[in-house]
Amino acid sequence: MEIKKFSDFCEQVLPDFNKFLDDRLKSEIKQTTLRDAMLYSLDAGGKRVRPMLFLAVAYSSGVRFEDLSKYFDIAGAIELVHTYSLIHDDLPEMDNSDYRRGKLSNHKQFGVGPAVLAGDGLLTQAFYWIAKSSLDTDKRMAAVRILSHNAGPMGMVAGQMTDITMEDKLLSEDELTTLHKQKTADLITAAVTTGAFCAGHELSTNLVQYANDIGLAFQLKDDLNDADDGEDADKNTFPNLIGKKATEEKLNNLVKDAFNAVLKEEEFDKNLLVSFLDYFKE
Ligand code: GRG
Repeated sequence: MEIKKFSDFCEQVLPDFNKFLDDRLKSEIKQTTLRDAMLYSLDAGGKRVRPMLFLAVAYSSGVRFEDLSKYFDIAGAIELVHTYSLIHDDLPEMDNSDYRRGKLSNHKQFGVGPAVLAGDGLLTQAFYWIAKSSLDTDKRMAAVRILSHNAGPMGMVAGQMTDITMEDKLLSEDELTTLHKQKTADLITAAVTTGAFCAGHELSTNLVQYANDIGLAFQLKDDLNDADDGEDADKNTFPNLIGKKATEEKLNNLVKDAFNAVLKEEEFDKNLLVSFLDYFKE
């Protein structure tokens, strides 16, 4: 395995992957307002954590670097689903955010109707990309199954529903963990597990454990960052429920557990996934 650091991996893959996303949507979407609104959020400076994790797992499972572009449709589908979720999350009837990644949110730029449709378009296009991928049928089916299971009403959509309907209630630690697991961790878990499936690597409980741990850790880090910025004071977050220090401890424990889990993974190069854990130290 030549590339050992997650940041180096991203640096080498991202230019081609970003071009792929742009070219593909530009060639497929003919309705210009829809295309502009979809591309606006897809190109708004997201970190691409989920597709890079998917590709890193495929690479760590033995896919050659020069073959990674065959996996771009599925990596892209994961990013399309993530982008749709952010557009819809920002809507006035959801989190009501005017800004995302330092730019106007999609509905502030294009209006609520177009933003809803841009999200709808990204979500459905994701499954078109998976169906059109050149990977074997069983791999494409696994990608559809895992992504729809984790991003839909059994995962992310359920978490979002709890979030918007329980806003005024104080959640218990268990309820909050379930909410975060569904809303944030399930899509990250999907990126990791789909990467293993698509690369023909047998999925183990260790890799699932790693994925779940980093998924929850991702939300805790985001909550801690927001707490530092003085945001989310009245929301159901771990820093509000158990305090900042206990949240930091919980985050550190999740990162340690993820590290121990991935080290147990057999016939798999661990370097990239261990190196990804640096994300939580920044
Ligand atoms: C609308 C069905 C539906 C779901 C929305 C993703 C989501 C569910 C809500 C976002 C709430 C939020 C900010 C959660 C914290 C963790 C998170 C998902 C952060 C954003 O992901 P990043 O940091 O974003 O990967 P970038 O901008 O880099 O793509």
